[in-house]
Amino acid sequence: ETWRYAFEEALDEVQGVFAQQFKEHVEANTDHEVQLFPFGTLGESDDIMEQTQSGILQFVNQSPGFTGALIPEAQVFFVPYLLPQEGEALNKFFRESVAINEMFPELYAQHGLELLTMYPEGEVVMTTKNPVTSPADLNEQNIRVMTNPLLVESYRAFGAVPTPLPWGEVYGGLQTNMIQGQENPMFFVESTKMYEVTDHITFTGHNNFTTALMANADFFAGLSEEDQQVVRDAVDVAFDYILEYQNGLTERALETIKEAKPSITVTVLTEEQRAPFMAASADVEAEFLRMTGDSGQRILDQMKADLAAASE
Ligand code: 6CS
Repeated sequence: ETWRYAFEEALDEVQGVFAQQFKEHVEANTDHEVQLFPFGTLGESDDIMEQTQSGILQFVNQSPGFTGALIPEAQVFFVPYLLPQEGEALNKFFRESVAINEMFPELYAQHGLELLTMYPEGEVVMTTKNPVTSPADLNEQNIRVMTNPLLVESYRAFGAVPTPLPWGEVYGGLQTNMIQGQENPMFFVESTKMYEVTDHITFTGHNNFTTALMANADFFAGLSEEDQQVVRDAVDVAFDYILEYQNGLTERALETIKEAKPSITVTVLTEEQRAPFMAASADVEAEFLRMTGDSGQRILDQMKADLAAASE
């Protein structure tokens, strides 16, 4: 059998490296073939999700940045300053989180999806045409965000004009000045050449980029127990690999960008400069609870407990 697996990035980007590890492990341990579809081969993130829900694809890697429009609770990953940016505690959180490993799978299952894992892709930075050290600097700036209502709320709370767009429109939107900034992890800023169309990089510390691998639930339920186990093992192998792979990735990408564009400015906000962004995050958390009610409250409480346990 051929299993079709789509993701939102190129083969040599984080989701692509993860996918290749998964494919290798499955093909080494079964007779199945895994056919990989990188970004752009089957459409945007929303398209590959639809194709997976309808069973045309068996696997999809989609970030909560897009899934949040379908599963409101998945927007919890956009409460600013909830997750640590990078590091051991963050990795431990992804490994051991009850919210991720037990609660989210039930919510995804309601949408025909078997949630296989969530993993981090790196600290999120803003890249903008104008320097940003305070919310006032974002005033009247159109900042592109993924199509996720809570991320829109975050950037509104940060003082910007949030502009939700699918990924394929971002480079052109910056080039034509329809938007004046965007956020993403550093490896992606480098690989997609965001630095060509923005001039300032700001480490605001407000998030890590979380992503998720899912299977079509009916497809997964129909697999033999052995095949299900191979899939789960392949996910574990790829998960370990991708955490290791990301060691130093942000720093290396930053060096590459500085070489390619010496005029780029890189600003790490001080505690003081962060404070107004952090203050805005309380409103975003309240908005998350308004959107998701009791179910969101349970997820948020569990996330906080999981994060506390991971940082012990
Ligand atoms: O910003 C985005 O839309 C994209 N960012 C990353 C890091 N991966 C895929 C996603 O589509």
